[in-house]
Amino acid sequence: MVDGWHWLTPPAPAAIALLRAPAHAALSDRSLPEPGRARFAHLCAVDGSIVDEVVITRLADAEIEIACHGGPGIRAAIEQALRGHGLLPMPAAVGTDRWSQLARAAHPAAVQWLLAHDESPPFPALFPTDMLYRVPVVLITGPANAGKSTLLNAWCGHQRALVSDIAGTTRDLIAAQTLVYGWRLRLLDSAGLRAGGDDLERAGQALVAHARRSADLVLYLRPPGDAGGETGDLIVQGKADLADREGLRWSVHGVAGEDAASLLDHLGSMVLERLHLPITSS
Ligand SMILES: Nc1nc2c(ncn2[C@@H]2O[C@H](COP(=O)(O)OP(=O)(O)OP(=O)(O)O)[C@@H](O)[C@H]2O)c(=O)[nH]1
Ligand SMILES: [Mg+2]
Repeated sequence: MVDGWHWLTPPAPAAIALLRAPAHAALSDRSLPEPGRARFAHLCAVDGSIVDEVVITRLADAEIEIACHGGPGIRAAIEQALRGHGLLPMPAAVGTDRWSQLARAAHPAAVQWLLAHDESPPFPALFPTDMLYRVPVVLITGPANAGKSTLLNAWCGHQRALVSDIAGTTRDLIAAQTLVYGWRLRLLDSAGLRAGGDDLERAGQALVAHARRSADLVLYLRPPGDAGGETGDLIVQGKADLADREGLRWSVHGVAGEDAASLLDHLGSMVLERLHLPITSS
């Protein structure tokens, strides 16, 4: 009898997971099925306690396949129980690493990239492999009433965030996802920048400051008469119907949605360039 077991499904969270193991009778609270048959059973730890409700299929005299629940917590508990029975993990089945990469890919373009580079890692030097699995964040900031939430809504195509002419309407970070060149972007609308205010107002300002530190790109929306924004920000003239561009390359009239699509394209290519990600055709 082999002493090793291995997962047949990748480690990404899923409703069920499959593993192949030696036909070790003590794994289950019921006798193992005959070869070629399956049965419901409880998978048990070495002390007899139940770990999961599973389906056990007897593949051969000495080999079983177990279909268990697929969340990360239950998988970890099962691994521990198998160790308790003296069964050691064997290297993953052929291709599992590949499946795992594809299952975890956060972007359609990442799937495309992985399929086009079908040799397993190592990846090309300097390729930011973590970005295949992580969604870049773009913070939309600027003074209160600049039109930030209006811009987010224009990009979403529906009213994702409340808009009003009362300065300080947005207090929380409001997230929405979009797809640019096949890569997902997480857009974060935020409280308008202003000093003072009550505790809630200051909490909103603290959220923006924190989001600025962790964002991959900051879009600073300048309302007419404002001159803010930091080096490295994409500074955009807001309320373009009420102001000249004042030397800025990008402007937007959020209410009319004018220029919003081309601005999003530009923003996407800026993020991709900054993160060294390829621009794909999709
Ligand atoms: N004329 C004009 N008005 C705009 C434009 N964009 C937004 N507004 C108006 O400006 C007001 C404020 O818009 P919001 O999108 O709520 O502004 P905000 O930056 O999110 O404001 P806070 O959440 O308070 O920080 C609303 O009355 C909008 O209708 C624009 O491009 N032109
Ligand atoms: Mg707002």
